[in-house]
Amino acid sequence: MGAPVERADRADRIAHPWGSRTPYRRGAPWPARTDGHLAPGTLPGDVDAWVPSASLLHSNGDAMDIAVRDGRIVGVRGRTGDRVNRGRLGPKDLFGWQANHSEDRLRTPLIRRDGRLQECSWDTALDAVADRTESLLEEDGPGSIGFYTSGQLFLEEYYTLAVLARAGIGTHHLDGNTRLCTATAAEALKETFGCDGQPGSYTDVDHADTLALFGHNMAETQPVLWMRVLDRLAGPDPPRLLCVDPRPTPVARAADVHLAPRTGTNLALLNALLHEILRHGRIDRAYLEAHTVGFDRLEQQVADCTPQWAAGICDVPAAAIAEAAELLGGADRLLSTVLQGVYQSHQATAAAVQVNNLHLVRGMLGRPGCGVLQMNGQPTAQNTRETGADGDLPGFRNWQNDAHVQELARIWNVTPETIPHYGPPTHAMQIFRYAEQGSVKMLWISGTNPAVSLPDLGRIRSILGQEGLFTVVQDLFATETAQYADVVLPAATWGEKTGTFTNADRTVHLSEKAVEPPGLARADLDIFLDYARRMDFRDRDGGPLVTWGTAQEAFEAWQRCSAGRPCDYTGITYERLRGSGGIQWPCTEAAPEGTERLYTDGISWAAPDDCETYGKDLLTGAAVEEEEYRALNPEGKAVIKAAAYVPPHEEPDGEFPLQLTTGRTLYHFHTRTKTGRVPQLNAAAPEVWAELSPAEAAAHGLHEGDLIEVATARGGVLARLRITAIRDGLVFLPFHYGYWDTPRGRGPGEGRAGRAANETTVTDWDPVSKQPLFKTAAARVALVERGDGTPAPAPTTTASAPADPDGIPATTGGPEARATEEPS
Ligand SMILES: Nc1nc2c(c(=O)[nH]1)N[C@H]1C(S)=C(S)[C@@H](COP(=O)(O)OP(=O)(O)OC[C@H]3O[C@@H](n4cnc5c(=O)[nH]c(N)nc54)[C@H](O)[C@@H]3O)O[C@H]1N2
Ligand SMILES: Nc1nc2c(c(=O)[nH]1)N[C@H]1C(S)=C(S)[C@@H](COP(=O)(O)OP(=O)(O)OC[C@H]3O[C@@H](n4cnc5c(=O)[nH]c(N)nc54)[C@H](O)[C@@H]3O)O[C@H]1N2
Ligand SMILES: [Mo]
Repeated sequence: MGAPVERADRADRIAHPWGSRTPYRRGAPWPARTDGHLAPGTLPGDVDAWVPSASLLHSNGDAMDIAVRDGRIVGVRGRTGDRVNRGRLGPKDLFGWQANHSEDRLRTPLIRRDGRLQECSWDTALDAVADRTESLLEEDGPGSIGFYTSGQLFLEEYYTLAVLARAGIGTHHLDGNTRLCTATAAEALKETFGCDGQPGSYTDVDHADTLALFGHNMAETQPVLWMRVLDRLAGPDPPRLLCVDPRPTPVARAADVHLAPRTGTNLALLNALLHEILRHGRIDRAYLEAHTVGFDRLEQQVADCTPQWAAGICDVPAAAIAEAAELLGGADRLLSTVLQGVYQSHQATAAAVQVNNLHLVRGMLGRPGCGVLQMNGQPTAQNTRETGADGDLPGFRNWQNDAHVQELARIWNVTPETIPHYGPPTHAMQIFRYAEQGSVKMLWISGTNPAVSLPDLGRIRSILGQEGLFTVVQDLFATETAQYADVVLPAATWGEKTGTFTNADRTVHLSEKAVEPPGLARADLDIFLDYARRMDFRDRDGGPLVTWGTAQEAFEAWQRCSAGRPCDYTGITYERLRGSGGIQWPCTEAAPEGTERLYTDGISWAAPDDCETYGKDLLTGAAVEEEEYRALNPEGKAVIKAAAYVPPHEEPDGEFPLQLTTGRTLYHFHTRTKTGRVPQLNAAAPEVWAELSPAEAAAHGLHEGDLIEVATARGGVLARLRITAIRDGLVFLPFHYGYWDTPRGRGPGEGRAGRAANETTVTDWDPVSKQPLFKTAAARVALVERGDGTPAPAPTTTASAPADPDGIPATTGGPEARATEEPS
């Protein structure tokens, strides 16, 4: 319809991150809108090719075409026909591709000689890695070798890594940074449904009459999904919105009910919400009877959890809790989402599981508009989980179930004993602990930057710097982590290699190679394959263990491994993905178009012989034994698990009187290796800041723009103060800012305050999912230098918006940030 209309007022997509509204009514399809951005001076007619892909800077899976001219990426355009984004793109998607062209991309392998990293050939680098592997295997065995990977590679790459690590080397120590990210999402789904796998679908936004977001700043972290919500909110019969978040996020501002609890009290709040829902009899008895076990335990557990009780713990008015319960209890079609405000907070799994319980109690699953999204964060975290590169076995198989291990051994043509399964695969924090203790002697880090992203960085730097640890770092850039490496492997990335990945609602996209990588950089898949060849891994008949040489062949091998499992990819091919608008797994002969929602017909994967886990105790993390599970859940229903609230381990005290939480801003991705190299994004949030409420700032005698130190028992961060509508008693730090663009390059210097939020965070994790706690700690703040009246360098369009905007200039991206937006 009509010619593309460029709305100059909205085309600055830094100042207007969500663009213009295309309202729609409940049950109607989400209207399309095509967003794009081309390098200045490039016209659509100049583009040689549009190469299909999807975004790689969050888990939403926004489909896009990469514009190529003269062998270079010159822009992107949303794919209008795709089920996920209907053509829309967020700011990071629109501008992020420019990072591929950075002058300081790694172009050759590096090896440490005489204490310095020096350029070398691929043969030299990979032979060094293979030689070290072989000598360690001989002297110390497979347990001396660990792999720490990512949520940002492609499915084909993880699967290859999982095969070579688990069956080639036979090590137990393979995990992803997904441990920091969605380990709790996976665990919460496993505890309730016996198996990982997202029940809901993004189309539930189209049908819901009530939305509940728990610790999820969707507006900033999945901006395109938020556009969908905004378009429903602007439509004729908007859903009601509940937000549970201690910060004044854009979600909180749009909410009908906003609860801003003390951090670490999610479980108390959820138990009170469930108490109210049960008290008012908002219970689907027929659903509970048919599809669940364990309801009586929940009833007992929440019997005394009144709103008044929770109000005292969460510091939220009891009336507001009752109001939220009314909203949830009155919903006819409820969609809930959960993310880091729960997963990285205290009692993570126990709290996330209560959101599942809410849906079971209300019988709200498997129907349009009735979904739970235990969200993902990273673009390909789902695949890390599916392929078993994350501390699980491939295909959501149960390491405690011998039949599952045997099946896997059959697929790989190895003996079952080859695949370590004497205990749960080692989680990331434990791999680093083993490295600290010296039993892990080689650590291969791919696609993650632990020297900025793991908690308690002083400790992490000392582990990475240990003499006895041989460290391999595979990345695009010479990151803070790469400074500690013995071998650095330059990787190709998005746009420079081919592979598939799966978003948070199980939608699979193919991302095709559009341009050549810089210098000698290679696709991660090719690096893993080359290593496997050098190691000459064999199957039980003496044939090669890794039988594939291309991404498509790796995908086909994965299809065979996924067959018959919940994440069944057998009906998805590269061919089909090429013409599609995204396909949701499971996709099989029986469901050739893919599967929009799981559990439409009862619970499918919780039976004792099928389930991925027999579960854990929600308080202690102790494993449930097979016999116990068989007795509890013989028919494979959903398991309703209850847990009592206990206070966080680290609470404010006289020395550290504030709560501290950390998180994200719209314009940056993690440790900024990409977004820090993109002019429009970096200008929008150029430097670290800290947030306090007006009352807290006044109590400390602090003003907007003052340089303060935020310190905990671990360490401190220097940051300019932004005064926002955050709850009193809480200080917030974004965790994006590390050291690669500071003079020292790798850290703050002994005993000094730094720039990375993780100088302050604690070595502690959820006992069930083993996900580290980045959201709860105790801290103090102190003035370091009075500001000169210049406001803090924090965005004004986001949760960091000033409480008093007077005199604080609004965030804009300048002329460079103009993007096109074509309402259709
Ligand atoms: N712009 C941007 N988008 C991203 C990313 C990024 O780096 N930048 N990263 C991607 C990844 S990997 C992830 S995992 C996701 C994360 O996405 P989100 O989980 O949405 O992001 P966070 O900012 O980590 O945390 C969300 C909210 O949790 C709140 N919170 C803190 N403590 C508590 C608590 O105890 N209880 C409750 N209820 N809330 C609390 C914070 O105030 C914060 O607003 O984002 C993805 N998308
Ligand atoms: N305090 C605090 N800490 C946190 C969090 C928090 O909320 N607060 N959130 C946690 C969460 S949820 C996450 S997901 C982690 C993220 O933590 P990290 O994974 O450490 O963060 P990234 O900056 O995304 O690091 C990814 C690295 O991979 C590289 N890379 C990108 N693409 C490719 C590729 O194709 N191949 C290869 N080989 N390398 C590539 C990038 O250059 C970058 O160095 O941080 C966690 N840490
Ligand atoms: Mo994440």
